[in-house]
Amino acid sequence: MHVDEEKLESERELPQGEGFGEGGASTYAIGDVQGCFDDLLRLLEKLDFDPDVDRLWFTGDLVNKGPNSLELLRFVRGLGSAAISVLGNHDLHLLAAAAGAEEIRTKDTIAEILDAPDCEELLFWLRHQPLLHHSEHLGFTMIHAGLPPQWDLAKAQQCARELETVLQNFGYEDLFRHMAGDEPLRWRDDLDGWERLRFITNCFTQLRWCDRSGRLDLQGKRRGAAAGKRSRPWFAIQSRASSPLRILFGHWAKLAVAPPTKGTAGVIALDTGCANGGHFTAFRLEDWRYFSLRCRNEAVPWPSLTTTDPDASPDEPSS
Ligand SMILES: [Mn+2]
Repeated sequence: MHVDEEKLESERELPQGEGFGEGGASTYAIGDVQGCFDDLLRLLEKLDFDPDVDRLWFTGDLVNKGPNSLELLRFVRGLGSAAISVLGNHDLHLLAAAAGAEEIRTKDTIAEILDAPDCEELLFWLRHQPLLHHSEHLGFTMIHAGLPPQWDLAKAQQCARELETVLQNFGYEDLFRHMAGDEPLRWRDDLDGWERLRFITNCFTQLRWCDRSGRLDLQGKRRGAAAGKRSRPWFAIQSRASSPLRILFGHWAKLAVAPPTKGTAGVIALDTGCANGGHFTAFRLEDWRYFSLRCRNEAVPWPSLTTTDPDASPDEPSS
């Protein structure tokens, strides 16, 4: 399978959202927000989102690149159980920077979070978010980046829990000092220690390509479309053990892959490049409808928010 990223992006047509807000409880899966807070608010307004009834699933990378990561984190945390976000590589980068294990890069827009008076509470909340969210009832599984071909749902859930346990416990900062690097490239059940955790982290937060023998190809992004000669998108590897699932994911902004026919298994790509002048995509799980909104990336002042008060609905750290 040859993937021409740029071409696919320009050809992608998302149905526009006439009939927003049709009533009844809705669950919206939303692609990478990346600090584009005002755009998210505009989208939620159009969706007629009601935090008392509706639910939001975020594909991760809530922060960085965009203009308003701090206010976005406060907002999503304040939604409490109305929102679920899986962790992405930018979210982990924020946690690693706060732990002193990674440098803040010049293009990063996360410094305001580290300087905020509520930084500790926000990062505590962030590192208690899952790597994988699965709803048997709704029939969807959400991750940020990808799954290696060897993992079925049970294995993916087990690996997610292993990494979540590290992130949520004393000494979690050590993870960030061992996270860098591509190796190991192939999953083995007997991987252990930092190698195992690095592999799990790379899959959930970095993976785009796998080579034809099922090894991670984490350099594929740098090779762009040329990666398609040697590798395939992780979801296009033959005999992928997670193929019976309906998987919602983000991370790959220039990817457009045809969504599965309503009700069938497959992958649903939701990152449509909000922070890079693209648009937001929301997917309503109940009826498989897409909604899109072109992003402006403009800042809005925090006092203009009325949707929620972070102090009024404290979050429950997920287990
Ligand atoms: Mn990402």
